Amino acid sequence: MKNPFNEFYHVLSSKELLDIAFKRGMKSSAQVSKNAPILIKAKKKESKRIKVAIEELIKRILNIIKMVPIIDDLPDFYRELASILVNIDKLKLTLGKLNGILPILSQIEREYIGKLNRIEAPKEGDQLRRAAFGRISSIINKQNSNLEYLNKIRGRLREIPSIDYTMPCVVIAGYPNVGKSSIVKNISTNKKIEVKEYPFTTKKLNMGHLEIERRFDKIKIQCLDTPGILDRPMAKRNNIELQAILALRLISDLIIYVFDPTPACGYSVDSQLELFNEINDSFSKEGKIEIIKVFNKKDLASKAEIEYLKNKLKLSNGNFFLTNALTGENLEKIISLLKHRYGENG
Ligand SMILES: Nc1nc2c(ncn2[C@@H]2O[C@H](COP(=O)(O)OP(=O)(O)OP(=O)(O)O)[C@@H](O)[C@H]2O)c(=O)[nH]1
Ligand SMILES: [Mg+2]
Repeated sequence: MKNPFNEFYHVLSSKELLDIAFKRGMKSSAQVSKNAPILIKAKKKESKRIKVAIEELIKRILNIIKMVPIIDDLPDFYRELASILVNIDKLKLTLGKLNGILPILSQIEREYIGKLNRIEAPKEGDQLRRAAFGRISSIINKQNSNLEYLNKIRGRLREIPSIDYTMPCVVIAGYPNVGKSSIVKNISTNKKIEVKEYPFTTKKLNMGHLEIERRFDKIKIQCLDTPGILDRPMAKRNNIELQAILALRLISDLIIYVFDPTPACGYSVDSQLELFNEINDSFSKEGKIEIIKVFNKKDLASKAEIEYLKNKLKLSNGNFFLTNALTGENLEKIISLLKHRYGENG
């Protein structure tokens, strides 16, 4: 599934729209017999110019309206992020205003074609066409701020990363330097990690894929490494950032929380525990998201360090993974959990 905003293309300014429409209008040629009187030729020529220009504008404005996704109909994750990024009521109003000028344009067309039918000298035809283009320009120019607004929100909406919500998505969380990226790299079948933007955060998302063969098909588990997102206490986030982060709950039902039981990552185990509790509270509130615990840097961690963490989390031996992301030791256990969860028997 593609990002619903992929087909929200650049929106032209009113000037660009008018240039295109008038150019097409002026290039058009009316079907009129060579022997027809000049007056008839003038009527037909100018009527055609107005008609073509207006048709072009209506077509282009309808296309703009059609390519803007209907936010209310989007899947949860996109809808939630889009409504943080964009004022949905303002968007609806803007589209309504654009839509509102379509009958006015048609009305101008009828009006001027009627007038052209009644002219008595060829030069009146040219004057009327100029007058019609003037009216059209003023109507379209009044929409320029609406067109600019659409372009502005287009930029924002396209920051939403395309995440295939038909496939499972596992989110990797934990303090910086604990080994999140190393784990994602190691468990991904596809070694090419995709980098995506995430709105309101400065860093990028890294997405790995773990392919799982099932009896009749293959599925890809998306592994989302979230530097800068789930690696800091939530209290330090502003409200909007927080909402954007919490939107991740809508695409994932499993979080892998990575601990570094040693001081190597530069953050104390207690702060790592605090963040774990915060994520646990805010993400598994509705009980739909499971968090699995990984103690990484097995090679560096002492027995006492592991015990300390285990006790703090009240874990027994089977309830966490002790891994070395550099050698891949025990990562196969995580892969097998994922296979079991999302594969044939999952
Ligand atoms: N000794 C040892 N080093 C590890 C292990 N896992 C990761 N490292 C090292 O720890 C450092 C941080 O690893 P990353 O995978 O970049 O950690 P990260 O959590 O993605 O860090 P950020 O992207 O900054 O949040 C790197 O130098 C890794 O080589 C491990 O199991 N053992
Ligand atoms: Mg990383």
